[in-house]
Amino acid sequence: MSNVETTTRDGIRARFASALSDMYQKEVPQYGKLLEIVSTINQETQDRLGATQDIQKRVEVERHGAIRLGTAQELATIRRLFAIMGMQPVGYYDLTIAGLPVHATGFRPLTSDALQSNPFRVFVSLLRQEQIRDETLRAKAADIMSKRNIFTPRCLELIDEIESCSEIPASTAQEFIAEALETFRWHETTTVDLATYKSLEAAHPLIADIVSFRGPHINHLTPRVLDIDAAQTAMQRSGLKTKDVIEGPPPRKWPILLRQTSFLALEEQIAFSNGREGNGKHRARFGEIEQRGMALTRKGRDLYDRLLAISQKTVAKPTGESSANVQPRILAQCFAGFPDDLKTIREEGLAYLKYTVREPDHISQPLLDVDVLIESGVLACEPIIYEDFLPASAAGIFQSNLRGGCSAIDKTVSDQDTLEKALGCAVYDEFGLYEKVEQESRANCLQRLGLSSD
Ligand code: OOG
Ligand code: NI
Repeated sequence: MSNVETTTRDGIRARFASALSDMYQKEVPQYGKLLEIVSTINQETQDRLGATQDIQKRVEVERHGAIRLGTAQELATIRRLFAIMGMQPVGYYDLTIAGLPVHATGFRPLTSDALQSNPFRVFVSLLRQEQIRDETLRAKAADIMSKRNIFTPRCLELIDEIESCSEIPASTAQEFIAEALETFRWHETTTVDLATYKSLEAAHPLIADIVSFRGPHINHLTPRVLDIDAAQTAMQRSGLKTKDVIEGPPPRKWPILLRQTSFLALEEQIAFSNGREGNGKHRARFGEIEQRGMALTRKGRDLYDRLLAISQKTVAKPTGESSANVQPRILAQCFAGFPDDLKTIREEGLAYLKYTVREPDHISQPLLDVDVLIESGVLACEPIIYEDFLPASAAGIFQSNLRGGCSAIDKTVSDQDTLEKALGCAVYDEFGLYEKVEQESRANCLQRLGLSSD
């Protein structure tokens, strides 16, 4: 084995993300246009703010995507597929609260090093089949999905093979990437006939999208942008039809969590019954951009959720003005309650921060108090970037891309257990991951200063 060229999970992820981006660019040319806009804005913003090389390198390739799966079996295999690329399920997102018959997790790398190497993530939703109210239709949907295999036979073999490797040969990895890509490809034909498609769509458009096709086409890829307000304007100027408002918090000096906007899903030609019944139309695929800010602690997140809920209630009151005008103003007013300077954010414990040693020599006496070390300039801190998703924003993105009115679904209790059983493992708690990065950075600093933290 010694002469065989091998590769790493980080390397496979980077190459897979790049191959997927190339494929999606060919499938949806507007996505290519979006990449150009984002790249220009990022360049301008970096020039203006003087971004570090680390940020430049990361942002250039940073993307997330999304797929929607139908069965527990599909989710269990997708977990194994993503594990090969060093991606693990983080967080639980219940979307039934927003009237959508799915729940979800985000697959992503876990450590700072892996994220810096390539931060590719995928939002994976799973259909909650019990949300198909009509029993006959529910049984039919289950039957249709039990007959499909969203992975190529060779992909399944390669997953088995790579799982048992201590080192992954580069040639095996290359073949795996090509086979895995097939699961994410768009199909212009459905496996179901028009009548079935219509009944699934009547139950919920998302159900038709999940059940009708041979595979869970990637429905968007999202590049990260450093100034989303500038990018939204540039998108509109270039003729892309965007959502009215940007999801998430308002613009801030110290950005928090995630702000997202998208261009609306395309109406695409499809043919039913494996191509025998032509002239259908389907909406699933769109383009999205996002700006990432700092990861909030539970305390910070509670404050965020509270302020967002107040702003949503206020926006919902009719004023006669369009939401594109009202929403940003109300959002900004409500979020005046969220401190926007790093000192207060740190003192109130609202966000996770990474500590570094700035002036080791400034230390005059052994002080263990990080606050004092920050005040005296010995330590510096910077925000830890939020690497996950937001359920309310995800719901907004889903809804803006679904055609027509949807029949109501049950606002059931969230069901993390069922999702985890389907996955075959627990999802990682995102707060725990950020906390670990913060604590390690503090411990490193204290050690460098010769101050033990215990
Ligand atoms: C996923 C929508 C959620 C995000 O960025 O929050 C999402 C979907 O439409 O399948 O991608
Ligand atoms: Ni997205």
